Amino acid sequence: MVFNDNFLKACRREKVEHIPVWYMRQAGRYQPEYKKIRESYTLMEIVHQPEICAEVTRMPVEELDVDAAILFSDIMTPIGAMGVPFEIRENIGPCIDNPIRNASDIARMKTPDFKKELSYVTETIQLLRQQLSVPLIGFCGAPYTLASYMVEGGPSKNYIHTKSMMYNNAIAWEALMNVLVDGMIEYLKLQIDAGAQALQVFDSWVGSFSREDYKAYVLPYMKRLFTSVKSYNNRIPLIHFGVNTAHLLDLIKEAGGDVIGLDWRISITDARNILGNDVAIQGNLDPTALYAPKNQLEEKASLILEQVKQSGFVFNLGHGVTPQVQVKTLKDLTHFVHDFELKN
Ligand code: 1CP
Repeated sequence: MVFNDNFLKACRREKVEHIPVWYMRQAGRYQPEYKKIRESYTLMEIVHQPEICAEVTRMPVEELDVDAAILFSDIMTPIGAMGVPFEIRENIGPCIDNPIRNASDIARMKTPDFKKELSYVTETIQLLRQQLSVPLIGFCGAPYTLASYMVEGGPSKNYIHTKSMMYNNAIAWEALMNVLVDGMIEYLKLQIDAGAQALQVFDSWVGSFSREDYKAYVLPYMKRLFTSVKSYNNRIPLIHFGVNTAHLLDLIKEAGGDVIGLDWRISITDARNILGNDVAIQGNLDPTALYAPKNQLEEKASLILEQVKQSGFVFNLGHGVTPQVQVKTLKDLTHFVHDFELKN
């Protein structure tokens, strides 16, 4: 089994044989095999069973020829162990019946012994490392994105409860963000110890912040998260991803990450101008482009690839794969990117 390390090389801005590709939410409802497994198990039941979880993680790698696997899990997985019960509801997402709204709710949260409580995560990662011939990406939710589910009680449009706490109760906000940072540091370390070869931090909903508010309410916590994981292990590439973050990119870079994940609202050239040359970039095809005719889809992918002028690029979507996408569309796209001639 020849190990394909193009993804790790791109994260480290080293020369690659081809531009590596993976897709956010590459394991999911667009796959008939995944839907079949979901008839028998809930998402969290899959996550708790290492053999099945490893199989679901491997499925897209085998089916799409992508250059990395991402552990099948959800950003909420560690939150239950931190004392906040949640449920992933069909067609909605993570829901919390007793949302976190004040200091006493936060005081009940803890940083548990993740190694004990999440032994199934360790086992799944160890299994996958024996099975995979591409790198395995571990991940966690960023403190703000996690807080948004925990305070709102579920997915939200404008995060009113979360931002009310943030603006009105500085002590509670600091306590909540800090307990989440502590928890995510331990959770990422657990994934490193188990064998994860790169880690992505999903700050999916941070794009709702102004620059001023990001600096005041998010940046210090993200800095602590990235600095701490880097000092634990400086060889594991860290990917920092958010949606709708074009106006925040310099601050996101300042927060940390070897690779910055972009959505499709900014061009690679503009992002490079903001970010400079000392980080890698991941992105950034509009996920709805997968519904365009093949020639248009390839044009859109080419437009991205033509802007890649140096090492340090990972091809991905700007956000997750949506359920109606055809498997063949993604597989053909992977091959299209792999065959694209490198400029360097
Ligand atoms: O039951 C199902 O199959 C429902 C869909 C689903 C899936 C496939 C959910 C519910 N979570 C997942 C798995 C998942 N979640 C992965 C799998 C690995 C892969 O990419 O293949 C990952 C990385 C996540 C991470 C995640 N969960 C994020 C960050 C990424 C992103 O999309 O921005 C977020 C925001 C969540 C919350 C979540 N979980 C599920 C849903 C539907 C949502 C979004 C809800 C919302 O709109 O707020």
